[in-house]
Amino acid sequence: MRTAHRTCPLCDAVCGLRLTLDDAGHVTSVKGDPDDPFSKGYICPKGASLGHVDEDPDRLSVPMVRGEDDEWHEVTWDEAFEAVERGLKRVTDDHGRDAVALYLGNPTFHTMGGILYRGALGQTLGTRNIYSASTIDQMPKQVACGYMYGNPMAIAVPDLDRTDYLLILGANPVESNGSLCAAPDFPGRLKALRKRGGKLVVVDPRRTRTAALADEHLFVRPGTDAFLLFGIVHTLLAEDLATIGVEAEGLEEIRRLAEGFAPHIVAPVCGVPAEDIMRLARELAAARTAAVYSRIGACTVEFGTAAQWLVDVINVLTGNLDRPGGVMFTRPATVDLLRPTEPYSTGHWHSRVRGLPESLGELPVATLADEIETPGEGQVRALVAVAGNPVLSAPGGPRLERALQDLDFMVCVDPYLNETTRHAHVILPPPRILQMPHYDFLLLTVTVRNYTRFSPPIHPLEPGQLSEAEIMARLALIASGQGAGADPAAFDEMMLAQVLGGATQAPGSPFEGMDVAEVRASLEGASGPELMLDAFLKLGSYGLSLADLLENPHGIDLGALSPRLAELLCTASGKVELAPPRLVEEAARLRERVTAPAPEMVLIGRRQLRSLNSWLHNVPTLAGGTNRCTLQMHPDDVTRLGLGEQAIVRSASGELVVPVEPTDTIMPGVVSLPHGWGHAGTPQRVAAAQAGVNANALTDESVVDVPSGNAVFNGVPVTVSPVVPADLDLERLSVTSSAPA
Ligand SMILES: Nc1nc2c(c(=O)[nH]1)N[C@H]1C(S)=C(S)[C@@H](COP(=O)(O)OP(=O)(O)OC[C@H]3O[C@@H](n4cnc5c(=O)[nH]c(N)nc54)[C@H](O)[C@@H]3O)O[C@H]1N2
Ligand SMILES: Nc1nc2c(c(=O)[nH]1)N[C@H]1C(S)=C(S)[C@@H](COP(=O)(O)OP(=O)(O)OC[C@H]3O[C@@H](n4cnc5c(=O)[nH]c(N)nc54)[C@H](O)[C@@H]3O)O[C@H]1N2
Ligand code: SF4
Ligand SMILES: [Mo]
Repeated sequence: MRTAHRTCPLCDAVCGLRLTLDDAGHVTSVKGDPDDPFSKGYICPKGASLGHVDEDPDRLSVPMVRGEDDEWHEVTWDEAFEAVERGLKRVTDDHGRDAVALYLGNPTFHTMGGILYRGALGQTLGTRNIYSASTIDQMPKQVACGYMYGNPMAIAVPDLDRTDYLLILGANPVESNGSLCAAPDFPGRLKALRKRGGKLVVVDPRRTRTAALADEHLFVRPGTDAFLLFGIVHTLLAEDLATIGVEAEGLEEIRRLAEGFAPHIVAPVCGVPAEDIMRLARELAAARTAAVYSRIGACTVEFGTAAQWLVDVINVLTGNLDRPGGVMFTRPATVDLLRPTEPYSTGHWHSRVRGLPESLGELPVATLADEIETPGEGQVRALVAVAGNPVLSAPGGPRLERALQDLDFMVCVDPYLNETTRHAHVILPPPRILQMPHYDFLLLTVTVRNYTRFSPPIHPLEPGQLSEAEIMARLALIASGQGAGADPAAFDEMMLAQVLGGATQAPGSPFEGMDVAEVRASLEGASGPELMLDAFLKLGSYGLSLADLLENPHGIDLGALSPRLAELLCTASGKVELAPPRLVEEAARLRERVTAPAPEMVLIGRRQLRSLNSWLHNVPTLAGGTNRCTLQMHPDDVTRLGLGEQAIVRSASGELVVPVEPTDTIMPGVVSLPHGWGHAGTPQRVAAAQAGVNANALTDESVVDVPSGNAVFNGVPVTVSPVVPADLDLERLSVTSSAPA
């Protein structure tokens, strides 16, 4: 028996875990690490199942190649990379570099192999067709921050442990454990807020478990938060309640814009009574400190960027930006990823077919299928997909799945044969979770306290097995023309030389004026990613090193957040821009919508505590119970529409037969279906036994949030009708994500 400590890599909450392993190395128990100064022993059911996730017998352990016979064959790593080189070279030789697309899924933000090498892989591929989970998630937030602060990384988090008033819109952290706000034991922190006399208000079309914890819950019509937020802005300004504590431009412009969004005008649109909107504004202004926090439900919507902008406009107008108890910026232990390099702008290039703008070097996932299907110069003919399952997670998933089947070549870096990877020609599996070192470069830039923790691998790699970093480096070497056999360690050295070259030249850097080779020789770490982490820690604000983190296996508390807006602003004015021109245009589009008729029924999503997007459904300890793919619907709607146990849901892009779950926790006129289900044709045995349906068969990839190109998952117009026997024609209904390959 032995004990090991480790940060949970599954969601955004960065909980410290204490694992017990038997002599054979099997995990016998997973508990919260009571000595972690940040998570203090908290754990959720997913973290408690980490051993099962790690040891899932359906995970791939060796590279796979799909043969002419369509059967999967185990191959050696060298054979796999040779197949990748042949496949990619054929496409780039014949069609150029833009013919290869890259898709980077959500776990590339969590793993060291993902975060450290995703940029290098994109650069070496030299394609404009880079896509990631960002444009099906938080891009609206980043675009809003890009325009307001000149810095798309300047994402303020609610100062959860000190705030007196928290307004949450479109997030359910009691089940998601938070996002763009890393806070282990989010539920406990919300309870503590109320216990110290603070107030929690939740705005959501469902009475979620977070809403159940709150002082107040308000139903909002899906997709209309921007109207509600503008109503709050209107009240703050009309009643002279604003107290701006930072230097800001554009107040008069905001005042002018807000005139068109008086509470009595927006109330019929968003469904929140005008008196409640005015009261929220007055309460936010009167609170000693307050924070407005918003995620997926007000981000992956048609006016996502506008909503995210208005969230921070309110935080500024109430004097809460960058002050304790308000919303604040984290100071990470590593080289400061929040610091701006140049003022933000988008549209350095546009997508070929729909002309959607690039943002942060990527194009919207919502247009990937267009780029694959539409002939012409620059048509995508190959895909490199890392840690993503866009068939289940992208809007219009079944169409994208059909498009994938037309590609000349596809390679996936993924531990599973799933709905997406089964269309690949080569699958390169990363090691098991406990074989990988772990450091949350990105999540540790949005923690509600400054904090750091590193987890070395618990198990070594098998002889001949590749780390995820080595897989990524070898792909980058192939992309840069150095061949399938090139040494990944040389690639790491090149990346290190680049980092150190810059740092030795940078004025004020801890390495300024030093010799690159000398600094390189002083770095410590058991692998490329660890050496990079050591360098990044030494370049960070706290002067830490990897050795310090190894000496503190439970993590290091680096203190409460402190004001730092001035370091992060990168606007031309040097001030916060309350009314950037691009967002003023959004206000005009919003204004036009005030009188538009609302759809009778709309679809939204939801997350489930024991699920994680598309990939934890194969873990027996997490399956079953409430973790089911059902259509939640108000009982009055169920009765009115005469529905039985199942119903047909139709949207502009697809139709599904789904089990109906009547519940009065959802507002009438709204139905909710979780995403990540629809496990058709996967050899994952547990997941296949409880397949569910693909919610993204109903979402429409032709509709996006205009400034960011982000997908729209919430507020999708649908109709719901009873299942009559003639409808059960399985040929016609896409009851599964699509036909098997
Ligand atoms: N258990 C679990 N945890 C997860 C994940 C998971 O899949 N499962 N995924 C992780 C990921 S990738 C992310 S990005 C985060 C997301 O974290 P959250 O954003 O907290 O997650 P959701 O549960 O999707 O919460 C969105 C809420 O918005 C509501 N909503 C829908 N439409 C609207 C609307 O128009 N307006 C408003 N105001 N509300 C609306 C929904 O009812 C839902 O309660 O969670 C992370 N954590
Ligand atoms: N309708 C609807 N759709 C949504 C959402 C919604 O709320 N509603 N939410 C969106 C959001 S916020 C997100 S983030 C996306 C997620 O979209 P994706 O990132 O495309 O989907 P995931 O389900 O997270 O898939 C993760 C993949 O990574 C693999 N994986 C797991 N661990 C590792 C690892 O260590 N290394 C590698 N290489 N691979 C690994 C898994 O096997 C799986 O194939 O979904 C989006 N889709
Ligand atoms: S809340 Fe997230 S980080 Fe914490 S144990 Fe659960 S899955 Fe892991
Ligand atoms: Mo996400």
